[in-house]
Amino acid sequence: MHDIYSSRSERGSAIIARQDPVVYGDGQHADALEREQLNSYEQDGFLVMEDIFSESETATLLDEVIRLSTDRDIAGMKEAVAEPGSEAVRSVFRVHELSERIDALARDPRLLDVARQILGSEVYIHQSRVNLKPGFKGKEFYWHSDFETWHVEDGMPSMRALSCSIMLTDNNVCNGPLMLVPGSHTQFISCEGETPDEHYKKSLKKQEFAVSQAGAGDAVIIAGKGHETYQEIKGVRTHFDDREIIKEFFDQI
Ligand SMILES: O=C(O)CCC(=O)C(=O)O
Repeated sequence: MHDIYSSRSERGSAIIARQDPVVYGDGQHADALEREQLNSYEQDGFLVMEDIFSESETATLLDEVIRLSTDRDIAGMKEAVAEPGSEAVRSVFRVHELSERIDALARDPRLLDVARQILGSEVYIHQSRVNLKPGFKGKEFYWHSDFETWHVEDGMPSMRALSCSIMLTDNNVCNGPLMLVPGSHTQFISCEGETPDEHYKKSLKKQEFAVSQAGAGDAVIIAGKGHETYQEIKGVRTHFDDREIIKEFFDQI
């Protein structure tokens, strides 16, 4: 079968126009969002919904995330991914099945009806996770497209999916804020190279494919923070050096 979204295949890298709708069924399946919000989602590929949860709901969810990430039984499960070179939990997968509180969250109409409306049908969960992202210490999530990974590694056939991220603490420059490229949902980036066996076990800890693919004579351009060996936030300097991070990577391979 011809796969329009083939990637990590013999095709090599390419930019391919999205072949699927962004909003399905003209947004008629539910009425959680106004027409303006649907239009903005269609245009940018994301939507920020502020103050969906009260302070006390957010605090309860944060407590639950802390419980999940410090539970020794969970830390020993394959669902828990540790930070590279450490035992600190970076992510926990399948959290809607590991936690009743998160299961209830996934069924909360304030979120569920948004997904139903955008996707134009009833919905199911493909993947759930908590990402801890501790300031300065946690490894970043490099630029990536979730759909490219889900398509190639999990077999998701088309772009009839969405991601919903709930911030439990303020997102700022210190804790790796999630950054999105408006409009990038209209194109599919088909990537070079084959997927190594059990790639997800490493890539979920740290995405380092570009650097590890580099050969003699290649240059890898790193959009780093600059030449200083610190990061300054509100007058407080914390040690951080791009060169050390890259050296650490080469020392490991
Ligand atoms: O939170 C982030 O920075 C990225 C999260 C993400 O893309 C993921 O969990 O797949």
